[in-house]
Amino acid sequence: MANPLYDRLIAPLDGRASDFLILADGRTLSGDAFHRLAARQAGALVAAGLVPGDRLAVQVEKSPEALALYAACVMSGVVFLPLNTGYKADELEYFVSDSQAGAVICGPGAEETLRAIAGSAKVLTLAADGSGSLSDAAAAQPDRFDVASRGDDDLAALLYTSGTTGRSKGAMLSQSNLLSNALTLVEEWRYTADDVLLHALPIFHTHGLFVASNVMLAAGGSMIFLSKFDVDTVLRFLPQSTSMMGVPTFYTRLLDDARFDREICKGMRLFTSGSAPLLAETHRAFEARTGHRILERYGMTETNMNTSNPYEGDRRAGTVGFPLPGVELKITDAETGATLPDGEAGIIEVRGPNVFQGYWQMPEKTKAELREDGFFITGDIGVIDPDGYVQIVGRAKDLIISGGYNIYPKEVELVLDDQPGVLESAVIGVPHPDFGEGVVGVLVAEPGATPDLDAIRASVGEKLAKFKQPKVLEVVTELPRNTMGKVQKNMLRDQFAEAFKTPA
Ligand code: MLC
Ligand code: AMP
Repeated sequence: MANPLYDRLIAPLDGRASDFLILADGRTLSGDAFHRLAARQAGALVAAGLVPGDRLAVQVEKSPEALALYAACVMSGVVFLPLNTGYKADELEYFVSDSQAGAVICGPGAEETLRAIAGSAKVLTLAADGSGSLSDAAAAQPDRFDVASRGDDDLAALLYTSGTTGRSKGAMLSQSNLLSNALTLVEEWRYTADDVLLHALPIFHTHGLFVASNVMLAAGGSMIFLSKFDVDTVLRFLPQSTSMMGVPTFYTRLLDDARFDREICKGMRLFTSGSAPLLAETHRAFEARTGHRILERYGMTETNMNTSNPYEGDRRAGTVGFPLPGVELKITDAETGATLPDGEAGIIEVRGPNVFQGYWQMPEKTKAELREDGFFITGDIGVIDPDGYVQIVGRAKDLIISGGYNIYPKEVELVLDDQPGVLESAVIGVPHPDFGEGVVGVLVAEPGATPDLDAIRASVGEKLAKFKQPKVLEVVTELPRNTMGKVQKNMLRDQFAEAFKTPA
């Protein structure tokens, strides 16, 4: 029975005696132990009533058991739906109900909240230390599992990505979307079974889950699997690693530490960066300090990776390199959709085996962003230089990227607009020394009212994940608008450009 993702990524772990995961406390998990763990979890998912195609919503701390759940979903044909651990009850309710998840796995602290939200979906728990009702159920299962048969186009994962209207959309990713990209990246970035990846990214997004974990599974390498990015721990494990993947904040934080030098990077062969723009000055400072040129690549939830700087050849600062093999990329006019000549800035569109199947139960949105001929309209503005390198020069979508996390201003504005004393709001991103961009909320008071900013912060804190919350709130008398009545966010970005001159 075929199951391409299982066959290529997970099956090779079966019987593998060497380490697959190395943890910060020194514990290790062999490939075989991981495979058995995932098999038992897969048994527990089936025992919980899940069948192939059902969605499993997962909001848990990073751990080997959490990664094994992804493998368990692949084995059982269940669609993996990972959720940011920062999401609050209101946010979770939407994801669970929109996806009609058959079951939810959450941390023990969130069990009560999720039971209230989950409706008929089963709720099981998984703590950071691997304990919980999921593991209890898995312990009763055999460590072999009869792997479900899946085809190339069957869904493997549903990843929610925020939308410009404030409503998140579930990107449907098939087996072959994920597998094709993983195999391409292994090749392009020269990963082998000898590689040890320093894995400090969260595993609920494309970067940490598919780019990092799928690539290492496909290469047969191992991962130093850290629960989160922390400079001290990363410095401790760098000498044992051959590669690291990060968001730009990882690299600026490392550069801020004098212990990060050429010597500590001696065994490294590759640092990659993505999810947010890497400043050319960071690229240069990194090379000067370590002798390594960071390899920047460009991707997104809907498409996995689209472009990459070359492994061999010139990795150019300020560019995201060339389209990956099998990926077509063109620059188009935002109004007409016509392809623009190289050198002109326009919307980046991509087509290839990596491009998703559409948005979950949103045919209209799918139609608006995914052309019938297969090109996906990314909403990023790019230009192709004379040597073929792609540069991202802006975004047509109103989006803030903070420390690699996406924030759609509309979603935050909807919450701010609801606050007592607030007439309207505009949410913008301005330069932040640590996160690249930081969120600023600009408020206009109702006539005669004085909004209570502390009360607003507290209320927003209950409704939105921390990373989406404005780090600064400003009150203005009115929002700048153009003649069409549209808020001119550029003017606000200029006005509040210095909001984070010192780290907030
Ligand atoms: C944490 N905070 C953030 C934040 N992360 N605020 C804004 N933006 C972020 N990204 C909050 C914290 O809650 C805290 O609030 C304060 O900011 C400082 O916290 P910290 O201790 O410094 O946070 P830390 O845990 O170190 O997290 C920072 C980080 C993390 C950069 C390590 O955000 C991270 O791992 N980012 C990676 C995101 C990622 O994987 N993106 C991939 C998306 S996939 P307070 O007030 O309590 O102090 C994708 C496709 C592609 O985009 O191409 O890859
Ligand atoms: P997400 O929806 O979280 O997957 O984020 C995808 C978005 O991140 C893209 O549409 C880009 O705007 C941005 N992005 C990813 N990689 C890069 C990069 N290397 N440089 C600039 N922006 C990037």
